[in-house]
Amino acid sequence: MDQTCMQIFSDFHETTFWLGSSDFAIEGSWRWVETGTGFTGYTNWATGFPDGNRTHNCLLMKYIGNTPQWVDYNCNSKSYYICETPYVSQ
Ligand SMILES: [Ca+2]
Repeated sequence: MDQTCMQIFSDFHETTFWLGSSDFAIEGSWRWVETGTGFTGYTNWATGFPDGNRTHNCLLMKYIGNTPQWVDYNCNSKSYYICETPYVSQ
């Protein structure tokens, strides 16, 4: 994650952010909600995650110490979210 993103997250003073992925349809089969595709290559799971819990079906980025990592979490929990958008140069 680049330094600009890290600074923005820090400025929010929040430690959790939803990312757009779920294993709701098939436990353990994580898919990006927008495209339906699975993870290809990069993942950032925290140690012990995903935990295989059938009530933890949404992907949350959570600061563990100073490091943002992925955990699976209950989809009904409230948190900020992160959306991807194309880069527009100025
Ligand atoms: Ca799950």
